Amino acid sequence: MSTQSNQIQFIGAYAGQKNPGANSSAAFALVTNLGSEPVNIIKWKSTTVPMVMPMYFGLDQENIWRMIDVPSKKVNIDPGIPTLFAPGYLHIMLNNLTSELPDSFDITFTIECKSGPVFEKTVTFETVEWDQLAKQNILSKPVL
Ligand SMILES: [Cu+2]
Repeated sequence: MSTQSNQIQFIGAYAGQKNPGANSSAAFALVTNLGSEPVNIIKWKSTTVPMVMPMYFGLDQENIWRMIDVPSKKVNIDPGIPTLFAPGYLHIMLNNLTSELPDSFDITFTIECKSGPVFEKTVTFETVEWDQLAKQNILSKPVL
């Protein structure tokens, strides 16, 4: 049986408010797959944010920590292995921002099951100030 939309859960979805003068920010969540087959998030879009894409924070060729593209633009979510989008790790980049983020906004993910079916899932992200990020312990939220 292929995975259903309600089997992919985004827990504690939130985003950091855009800093003054910045044109990008980032969003985070813990993603779990309650289905029985791997899925890939293959498209990222929002009517609020001009460009949504996955990136991770890692060491480049010169051994300097920086944000690095996910070249495939795909993120794999395996059953039983929660995928964490968190500050300093894999995150959802919000680019080309021209104004502050609203208190909450939606991102629609296109999710492709290993067996073929594709569905969309829209997730609401709550916006917080950056100094609240450290207090937002998304791991403490219930993981289903
Ligand atoms: Cu980034």
